[in-house]
Amino acid sequence: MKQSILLQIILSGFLYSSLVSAETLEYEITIKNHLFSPSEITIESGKKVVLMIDNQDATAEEFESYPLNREKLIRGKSRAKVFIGPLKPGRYPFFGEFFHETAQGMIIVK
Ligand SMILES: [Cu+2]
Repeated sequence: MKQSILLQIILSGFLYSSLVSAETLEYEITIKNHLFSPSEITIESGKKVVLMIDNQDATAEEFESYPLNREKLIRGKSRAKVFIGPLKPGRYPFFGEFFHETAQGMIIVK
């Protein structure tokens, strides 16, 4: 009896951790020459997503999006995570605040 309860706890722990990792999808965005690449990312509605932003420029950039309500400083030659979602279908523009004339992007939620 005690053993089966312990087994259930262990199994539910495994299930939980695999669900968490399966639920948060990761997308990599590179910043180079003040451009986002890819500049468009399509994600599924209702899903949690982490944007792993790799700034390869020597200068800092700030990921900014009004519709996503996100603002994140990424230092030069470093990486930062931006968590978004779950989101409704639509288009969510973002930009780099320090070089916004070139650094433009779009999250498309389907
Ligand atoms: Cu800002």
